[in-house]
Amino acid sequence: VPKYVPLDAAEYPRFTGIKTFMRLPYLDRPEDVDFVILGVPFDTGATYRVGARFGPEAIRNVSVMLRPYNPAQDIEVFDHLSGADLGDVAVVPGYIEESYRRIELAVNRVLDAGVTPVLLGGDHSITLAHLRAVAARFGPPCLVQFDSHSDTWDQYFGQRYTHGTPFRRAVEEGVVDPHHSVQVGMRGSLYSSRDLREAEELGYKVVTMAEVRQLGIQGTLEVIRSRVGARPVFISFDIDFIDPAFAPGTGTPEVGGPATWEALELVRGLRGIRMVACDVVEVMPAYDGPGSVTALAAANIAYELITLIALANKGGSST
Ligand SMILES: [Mn+2]
Repeated sequence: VPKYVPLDAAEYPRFTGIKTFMRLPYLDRPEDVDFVILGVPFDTGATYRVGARFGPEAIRNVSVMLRPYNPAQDIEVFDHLSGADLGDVAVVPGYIEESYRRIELAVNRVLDAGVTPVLLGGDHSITLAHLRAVAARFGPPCLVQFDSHSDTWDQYFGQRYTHGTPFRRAVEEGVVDPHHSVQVGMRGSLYSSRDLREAEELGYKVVTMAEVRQLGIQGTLEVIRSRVGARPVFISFDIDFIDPAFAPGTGTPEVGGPATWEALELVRGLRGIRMVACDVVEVMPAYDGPGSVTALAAANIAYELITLIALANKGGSST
């Protein structure tokens, strides 16, 4: 029987209590759980707007709306899972390498306990530290990146560590397997005609938003599945993957993206893959729309990612 589950909203009204993700218990160590939520409120890797340091808090606030049965996947998520909110990593604003060290330590602690980390950013620079920890445990994972940018630029302002460079650094450091990785949703203006070609030269498969439109959701899922196979997968979901009409609260929005429901369907369609870690990044509440619509989308994406872990547990326990 799962030990740590969300509060029952039929007994405790959703607006009561301290705002952990989905009203899960707050724990200070990853014990007796299958997954943990870990906030990473670091945003000084951003090249344009800042404010994603308040992303974890905003996502937790609206996540109280989430309910334990997922009808799209027909699963009682917490019949198969124990989960907790571990709070936030004590990052150091403005000091990216020290923050990376602290993120790695926090994620190592989770992985050493055999627990799946679900990180809430923070800007996309945090994913490099997350990947370092995951690669140290599983070997370089396949990356499935939902994003409007490939984040494989070499540097900004002469700096190698920013939210526009993590997936180039990850290849250089050998903490990702680019040849079985896929980046989905790229669109918008670029610095040069070479930008996306360089991502492909690093080894990534790039599926642009125009290609997603042509392939459709099922076709896109087939590309992702055939790319990763049965290998360990790291899912990184940048909220700017979703069209800014639905998710305006982000640092570098790009028009012409998918609706929220299409993004949810893409994550749901990954059931059966071997996800070992995931993150949802770039939520910036200061730029969010009415009803915290961006944070709400992010909370639901995180819920679908957690559901993938529940589905894997369910399959594994043959119940
Ligand atoms: Mn990104």
